[in-house]
Amino acid sequence: RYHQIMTIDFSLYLVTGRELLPPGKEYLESLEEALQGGVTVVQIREKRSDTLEFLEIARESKILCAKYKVPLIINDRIDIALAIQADGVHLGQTDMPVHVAKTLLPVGTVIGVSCNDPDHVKKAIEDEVDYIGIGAVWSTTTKKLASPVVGVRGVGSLLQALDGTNIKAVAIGGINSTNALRTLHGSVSISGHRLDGIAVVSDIVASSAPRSAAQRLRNILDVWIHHFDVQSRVTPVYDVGTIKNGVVELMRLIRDKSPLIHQITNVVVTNQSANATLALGASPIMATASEEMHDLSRIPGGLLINFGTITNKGGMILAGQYANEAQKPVVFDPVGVGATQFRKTTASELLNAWQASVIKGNAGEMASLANSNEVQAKGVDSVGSGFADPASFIREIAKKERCVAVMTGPTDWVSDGVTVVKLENGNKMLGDITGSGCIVGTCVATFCAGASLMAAAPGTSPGPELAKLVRGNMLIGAVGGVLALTVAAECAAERSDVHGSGTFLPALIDELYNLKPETLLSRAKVQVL
Ligand code: 3NM
Ligand code: MG
Repeated sequence: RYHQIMTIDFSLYLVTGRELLPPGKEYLESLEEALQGGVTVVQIREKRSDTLEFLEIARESKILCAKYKVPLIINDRIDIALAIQADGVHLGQTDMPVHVAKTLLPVGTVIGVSCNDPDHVKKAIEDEVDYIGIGAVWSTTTKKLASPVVGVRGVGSLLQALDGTNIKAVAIGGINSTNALRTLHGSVSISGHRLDGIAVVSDIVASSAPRSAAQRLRNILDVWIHHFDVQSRVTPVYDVGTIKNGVVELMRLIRDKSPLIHQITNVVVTNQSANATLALGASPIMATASEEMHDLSRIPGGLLINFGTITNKGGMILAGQYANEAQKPVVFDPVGVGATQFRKTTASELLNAWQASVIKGNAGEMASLANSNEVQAKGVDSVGSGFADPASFIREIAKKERCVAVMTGPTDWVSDGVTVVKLENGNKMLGDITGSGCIVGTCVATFCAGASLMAAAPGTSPGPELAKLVRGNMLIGAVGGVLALTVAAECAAERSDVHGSGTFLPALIDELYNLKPETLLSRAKVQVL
């Protein structure tokens, strides 16, 4: 054996699957090309072969892997691993128990196990395995799954259980070059524990060009590894002046460039959301059909997903995935998420399908997303006075969801997981019209689109932006959206031609339309905590 566990590079872990080879591609040819493309460890997985055939395949694979100095791991079969002196074995939850395998295998044999729940991880730690495969992270047709998908968001908590151990971790299941960056970024614990790599079958094996397929993944891994630690350490420090000036700069840019704000929103607020977008100087498109999501993702701007009436989940999933690919902001407004189990399940499904750049909700909605009982909801409305410590709550949920979190209410809170911004503008008349929260979402999406255009502008360094799922400063974008609407609401409520909620709404749109940077600057009540 060439490799001890400490030196194994788990970053691009290929699991074989001969039944997936495209017509005309020989197994060994495909494996060699994959190795040339940058695969760092290979697991031979033969679910349908007789022992003799498995042995032959393992022998031939070992010779190839040795040529590229890549360690070889055998799935399930201790006898085959022993016969070819493999570097390791990979054991599923119903395979040979680890403590038995250890009595059979030479000391130093790498042992990995598949884990999809916290108990599996706990057991793996007790068994002192060398690495775990966490999956399935996405749905896959390559393997019949015995348990529900873990989801990108689920990986983080399993990783956290490995804190303080030397056990490595890879994610597996449905990973490909379009979701690899999202998988790597999203699969991180609150404590900062990240993956050591990704394991794939079909994205490489089913390809007629496995070398390019592996290289594509290799490039994503390299970019991610390069930036991950830097990003986790370097958090921007904000002061009130920077934030306010940033917001005003975005306001001007939105009016100048009129970014496209693609909104999938509910029937109650569609019209007023489109009008609010126009009033800010941006361009709304309220498209919901799955078939148009790819085309729309290619146009610079931002995406709002508001699931107040969930009638087009497929479109919501696709829109977010394409927006992630295009590094466009995705603002998620989980309207009334606490109201029904269906909404809760759907929110979870959406948050697993793409990475939100901003999640915006009232206290009840945010509590429901965080599985907290501290604030209750009634339908789409929040009940009671809110969290005892809203600043800590919002910081934690932003950290957990790896995005900017916005919690609206009499006081609005915005956090990127480090900085917390407290905003105290607004007027109680906002509570008298329907969909004022939804308009906040629209304004946030509009400002975030502005932030993304600013980051993409010529002359700005694309460097660190490359590794991100979204370009631009989402914290300032989110603050901008909240401030624009709440300041406009103050101006509208003070008008002598506003007599009630009926005249308040058009006045609000007017005030957004006429909002001046000076007004925003002089009225904004911003605190940075
Ligand atoms: N194990 P693909 S998912 C071999 O969840 C395997 O433990 C999984 O194949 C697990 O990359 C899986 O083609 C198949 O989706 C992964
Ligand atoms: Mg198995």
